[in-house]
Amino acid sequence: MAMAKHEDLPVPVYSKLDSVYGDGSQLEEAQLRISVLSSKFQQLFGHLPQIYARAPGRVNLIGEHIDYEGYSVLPMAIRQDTIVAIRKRDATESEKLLTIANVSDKYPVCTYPVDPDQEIDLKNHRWGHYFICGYKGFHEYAKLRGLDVSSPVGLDVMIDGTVPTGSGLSSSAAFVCSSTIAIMATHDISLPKKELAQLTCECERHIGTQSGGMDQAISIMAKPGFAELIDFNPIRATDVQLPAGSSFVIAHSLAESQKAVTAATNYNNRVVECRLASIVLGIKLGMEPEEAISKVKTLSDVEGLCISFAGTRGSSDPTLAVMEYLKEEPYTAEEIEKITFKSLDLIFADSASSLDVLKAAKHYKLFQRACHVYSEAMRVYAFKDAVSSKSNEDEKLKKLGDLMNDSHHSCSVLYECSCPELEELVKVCKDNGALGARLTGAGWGGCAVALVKESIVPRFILNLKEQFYDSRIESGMISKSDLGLYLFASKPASGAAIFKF
Ligand code: NG1
Ligand code: MG
Repeated sequence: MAMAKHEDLPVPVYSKLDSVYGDGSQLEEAQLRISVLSSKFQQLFGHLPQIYARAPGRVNLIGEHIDYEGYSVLPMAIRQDTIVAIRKRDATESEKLLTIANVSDKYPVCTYPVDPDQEIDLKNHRWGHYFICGYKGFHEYAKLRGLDVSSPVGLDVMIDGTVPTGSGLSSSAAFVCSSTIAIMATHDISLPKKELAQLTCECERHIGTQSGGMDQAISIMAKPGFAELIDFNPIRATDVQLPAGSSFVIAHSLAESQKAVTAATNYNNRVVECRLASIVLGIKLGMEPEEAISKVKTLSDVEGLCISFAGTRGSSDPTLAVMEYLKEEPYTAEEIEKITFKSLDLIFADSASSLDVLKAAKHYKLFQRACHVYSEAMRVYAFKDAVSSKSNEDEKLKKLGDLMNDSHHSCSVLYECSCPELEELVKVCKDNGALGARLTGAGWGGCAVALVKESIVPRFILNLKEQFYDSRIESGMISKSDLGLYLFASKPASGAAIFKF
C-alpha cells in the first residue's frame, strides 16, 4: 500500500511533549510553559484547558515577496512557537464570549462576541485579533463544508508565544495557525495539512495584509531536520536537506516591522504594484485590457504569455519581457490608466485594502518590482538545485551564500523593503565571515538570516554581539540578558501539533 504523503495527513495529536520538544533543555522549557499555562488558565477560568495546540515561527532562507505572486519559496521552521490552551464552554454555560488571555502581562485580556461573522476592527489593532482570524476562518470553512457548528459557544483561551513579534519570523502565522488548529480540535474536526495551510492563509488575510501562504504552509507542514520548498496552487512541500557543516544564524535588526499597521505603504503597496505590473505586461504581450484585468492576478500568471514572446527573443525568461515592455521610471496612475483603459479605483474596487494603497501611493515602480519577483523566483530554484548538486560542500555553500546575497541586494534596491538597521546588520554579518546574509520575512525591520560555517558560529555570534548589539545594550534598547532572543543559530524544527494529556 502506498504511504500517505506527509501533507495529506492531519496535524499530529500527541500525549507527550517530547514528541515535539525532544529530551533536552527545550523539553524542560516546554514543560514549564505548559505548567504556567495550565495554572494561569485555571486561575482565570476556573477550569483546566481541554487541548493545547502549538505552531512554530519560521525563517525564510530565500524567496522573499514572491509567495503572493504564485512562486515557490524556501523556508524552515524555527523552534520558537505559539502554544494555545483552549476550552470550549458548555452549551449550558450562560456566558457566551471568546475570552483571549496571555501568560504575559504585556497583553491585556481581549474579549469578543461569539459571532463568526463579526468584522475585525482593523483601525484599532488589538493583539487578540489574530485569534479572531482563526475563529472566522474556521466558521467560513465549516459553512462551506456544511458542518454543523450553528450555535457557537464561548471559548476560553490562553496564549503563550515565544516567537519575537514584528521580527519577520512569523509570530503572526504561529498565532493564527495554532489558534485555528486549537479551535478545530475543540470541535473534533481535523483536515489534511495542505488544506489547513490553505485555510490558515485565508484566515490571516482577515488582519488586512494581502499575504501569500508561505508562513502558514511551513508552520503546519515543517519536519524536523528539513527546510521545505513550498509550491503554491496547489500548496505542496518538498523536503530540502541543508548541507552539513553549515548553520543559519538569525539576528534581529531591533527595528520592529509593524506590518499590519503600515500595510498601505509597505506590504500591500507591493502587492498592488505587482498586480499592476502583471496587468500592464499582459496587455503589452497581446491581451485585451479587459481580459488582462479580469484574468491576470499575479506575475506568475504572465509567464505563460512570455512563451509566445520567446518566438521573437529566443527565450521565455519573463525578465526579458520586463526589460522590453516596462519603463524604469516610476509610473503615475494616469500613465497606467492610459494602458489599462480603466481607472485604478475600478480595477481594485472589490478590495478595500488595495484602495487604501491607491490613496497613499504617489507612483508605482512596476519595472523594479517585477524584476525582483522574477529574479527571486529563479534564485529559489537555483538554491534548491545547489543543495542537491554533486559539487563539494565548500562549493555548495559558496553558491548558496551568493544567492542569499543577491536576494538581499534585490530586496534592498529593487523591492525597497530593507531599512538602515538591516543594511548595517547584513554588512556586519558579511564582514564577519557569513557566506551569505539577507533580510528575512517582509522586511522594513525585523531579522536577517546568515549562512555560516558551523565551525565559526560561536565566534560569529560573539562578533555580532560586539559589533552590532553591545552599543544597543548600552543605550538601553535591549537588556543583556535578552540577547539570546535576538541572536541565535537555528536548526530546522518541527511543524504544528496538538497535545491532549
Ligand atoms: P512576515 O512579515 O515575515 O510575516 C510576510 C508574509 C509572507 C511573505 C513575506 C515576504 C504574512 C502573514 N506573511 O511575512 O506571506 O509574503 O512577508 O516574503 O503577511
Ligand atoms: Mg507575519
